[in-house]
Amino acid sequence: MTAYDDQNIFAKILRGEIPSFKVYEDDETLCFMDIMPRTDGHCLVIPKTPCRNILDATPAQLAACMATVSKVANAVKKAFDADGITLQQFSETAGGQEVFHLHFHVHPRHEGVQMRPPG
Ligand code: IU
Repeated sequence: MTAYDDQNIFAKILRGEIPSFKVYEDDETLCFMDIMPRTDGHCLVIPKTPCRNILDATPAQLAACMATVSKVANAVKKAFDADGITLQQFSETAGGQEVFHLHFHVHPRHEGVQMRPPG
């Protein structure tokens, strides 16, 4: 297992070294808007404690993240008048991960509307 690097961008957001547009926060998790949204309302849910990805997440971290995902999914579905939600999680480079702090992508989705390509 690769070690957690506390210089990753989401660790810096958690420490307040880099600004973010916060959507929701509690003692264990933070949700903020993705800086390069692939859907309108695309946001990210992260644990506040160090965790590289799904491969080293503890049950407590996962439970906290899923509780926040559930709240945020309902909130953004309503806010963006969406028809559904897509939840994504990428782990390690081979799995598509680019930022190495566990995060869940929450996407409001509308019938017939494709996600925008990355970048
Ligand atoms: P990943 O492939 O699941 O690791 O995606 C990382 C996401 O983090 C991606 O959607 C980026 O747009 C997003 N992001 C961000 O929100 N703020 C940043 O400063 C950076 C990346 I760098």
